[in-house]
Amino acid sequence: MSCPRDCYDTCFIDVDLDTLTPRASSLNPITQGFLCPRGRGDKARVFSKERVLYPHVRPEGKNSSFRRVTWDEALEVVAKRLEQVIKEYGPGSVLHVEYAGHMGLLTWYYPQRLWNRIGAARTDYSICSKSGHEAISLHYGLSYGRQPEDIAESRLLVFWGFNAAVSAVHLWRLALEAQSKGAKIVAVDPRMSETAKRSDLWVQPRPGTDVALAYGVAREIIESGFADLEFLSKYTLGFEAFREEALKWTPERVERVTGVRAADVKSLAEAYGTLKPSITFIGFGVQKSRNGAETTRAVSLLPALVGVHRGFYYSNSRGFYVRVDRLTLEDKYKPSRVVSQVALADLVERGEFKFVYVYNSNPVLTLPRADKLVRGLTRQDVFLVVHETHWTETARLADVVLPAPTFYEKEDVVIPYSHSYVIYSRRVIQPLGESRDEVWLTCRLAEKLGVGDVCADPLEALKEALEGALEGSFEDLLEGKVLRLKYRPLGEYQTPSGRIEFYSTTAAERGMSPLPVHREPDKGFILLNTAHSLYTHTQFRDVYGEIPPVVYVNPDDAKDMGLAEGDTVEVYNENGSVELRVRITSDVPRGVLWSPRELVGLNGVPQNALVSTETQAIGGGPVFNSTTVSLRKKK
Ligand SMILES: Nc1nc2c(c(=O)[nH]1)N[C@H]1C(S)=C(S)[C@@H](COP(=O)(O)OP(=O)(O)OC[C@H]3O[C@@H](n4cnc5c(=O)[nH]c(N)nc54)[C@H](O)[C@@H]3O)O[C@H]1N2
Ligand SMILES: Nc1nc2c(c(=O)[nH]1)N[C@H]1C(S)=C(S)[C@@H](COP(=O)(O)OP(=O)(O)OC[C@H]3O[C@@H](n4cnc5c(=O)[nH]c(N)nc54)[C@H](O)[C@@H]3O)O[C@H]1N2
Ligand code: SF4
Ligand SMILES: [Mo]
Repeated sequence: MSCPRDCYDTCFIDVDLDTLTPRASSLNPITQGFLCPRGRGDKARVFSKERVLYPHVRPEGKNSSFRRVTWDEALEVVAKRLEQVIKEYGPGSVLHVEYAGHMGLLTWYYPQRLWNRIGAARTDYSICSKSGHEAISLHYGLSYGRQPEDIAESRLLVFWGFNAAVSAVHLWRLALEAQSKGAKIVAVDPRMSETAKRSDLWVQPRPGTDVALAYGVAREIIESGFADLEFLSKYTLGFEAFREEALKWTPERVERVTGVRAADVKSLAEAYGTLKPSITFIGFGVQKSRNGAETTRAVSLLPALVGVHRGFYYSNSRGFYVRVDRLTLEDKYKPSRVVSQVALADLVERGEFKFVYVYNSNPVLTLPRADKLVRGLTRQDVFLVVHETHWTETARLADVVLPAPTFYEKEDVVIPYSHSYVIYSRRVIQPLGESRDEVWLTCRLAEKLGVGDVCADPLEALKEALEGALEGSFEDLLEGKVLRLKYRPLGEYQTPSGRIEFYSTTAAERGMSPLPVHREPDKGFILLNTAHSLYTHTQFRDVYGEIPPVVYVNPDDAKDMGLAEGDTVEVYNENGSVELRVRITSDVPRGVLWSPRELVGLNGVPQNALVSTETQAIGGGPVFNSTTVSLRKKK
């Protein structure tokens, strides 16, 4: 089986058929050996008492309690309401919201055949990595980079705003193996992250100042004669313009803006210049801030300076040839509207949608301004349907809840975003309760709505999506062979000039700055919020308990505010107030706070009530890590 969770690693998993205990499969060279705590917790999550096992509706309307019904009754209710909403308000008032709860092609994409067929609205998938993808694309054409196999040969591994020790444990294991053979690991992170703790060099910029730091490092590379002029003239465009900007970033200016000492800038530049080849890992975390996309652009250009083709890793999904549009039928039917996922709470609160269908996602805890989203989804004129494996906060608000099987209970193909190995993921048990998978549900609903023509056989649909994408045949995959996905060439650049564009002509054409731009970050306490090793977003609370409702505070800041370890504080801003317990640590610098992401405060208010629905100019991404807050001790 493939682990289907949104994760850099996409492990292959063997399940003991007697005990149903999961183990790391040896069939995947990148992920063999061990599972992370979530993988190890899978059996408990599959058989959790939080599972949704039967369809539920609220027969007396919004505020009444749920009643268990048959699938046919539930589908009747859903279809009737859907038809009514389309007739009265048009298909643009029907919205489907999903993300990567299960990354399988069938689970994630197949349902969209129905929604596209009827012309419903969809979101722009901007919540996670989109801004970074678009940022890198401005300079490289597509955003794919180095593969995990390249780690072993690398002499320098830079983790820039990427806490791989927690968020990508198998990539991190490869990095540590390379380190034990002499490679140098650098972490660029405002806090002493788990990754920084094991690094040879920790560079500590203030949050949101990485563009300045990258220019400073670029200047040092150029001034020290480390730039690969031959590579630059052969494969790149606009280096002169970039150089001119970089030269303005003297060590003094960089230190003033970023807080990073000249010696560290020099060490990093020297590492780039002398330790080759290198890979610069750019985290999703670092691009989820107001300066996130700009940071991603700036950092991605550093390896090009020293002559490495695509010497970065961000996410390799765009290096594969999988045709998702054939699964979603978006090649034939277009959604009537594409709306911001990051700013969804604003639209839903205003009542722009009358029918909302959620699967593979728990938006009530994971999207910005969770409070507004709840107000919107509970409006009398909004009908919410949720297809879920577990009773999430979103499911609990729904008018209809439909039970979904987990990856133990269904078949699928999961496309990774770091390595390129795929396997046909087979079920190990029958669906629990009356849970029914996404393909079955999509087809039954489509038939009821009179658009049964979207119901392709799932294997045929998969085959079409994977045509030309595999090194090997689809039949090999079905037989259980491990195949690799074909990968685009590293030295190919899909920019207008066919080169790495330091000066992005695409950006210029769109009226954006052709070069990465530094903007001063906001003043005040910045609440960084990042992944926790026990949870995948809001999943596994049924296995490991609540996400710790804590905030880490620097000792000097704590002293100034009269805070002691274990105190309860209100962490608040103009959007809301979340009560958390204080943990004092010098792992965070002054002015920076840290909390595990997507937690719920002691007062029941989710962290995301604090996060604004502001979107980034490039790619429309979120600004989670630009959340400014104040602290007040709870009396
Ligand atoms: N504060 C803060 N918030 C953030 C972020 C942050 O950094 N800070 N990061 C954002 C990012 S990067 C992301 S990717 C999003 C993630 O946001 P979500 O996708 O909402 O994250 P999850 O909580 O993992 O929700 C996935 C849901 O899918 C369900 N699921 C799992 N398998 C299946 C299946 O087979 N079928 C169906 N129907 N459902 C299934 C799970 O039970 C779970 O409830 O969160 C964002 N939210
Ligand atoms: N255990 C676990 N692993 C996961 C997930 C999970 O939920 N749990 N989710 C997966 C998903 S969907 C995602 S998006 C990824 C996220 O994985 P990562 O990309 O590693 O993101 P974060 O966990 O947010 O950590 C990013 C790091 O960037 C640092 N950072 C924040 N702001 C700045 C800044 O301005 N400059 C610099 N230089 N650094 C900064 C933070 O301190 C943090 O250490 O993880 C994936 N893997
Ligand atoms: S969550 Fe990630 S590291 Fe954990 S088992 Fe799944 S793919 Fe592997
Ligand atoms: Mo994400």
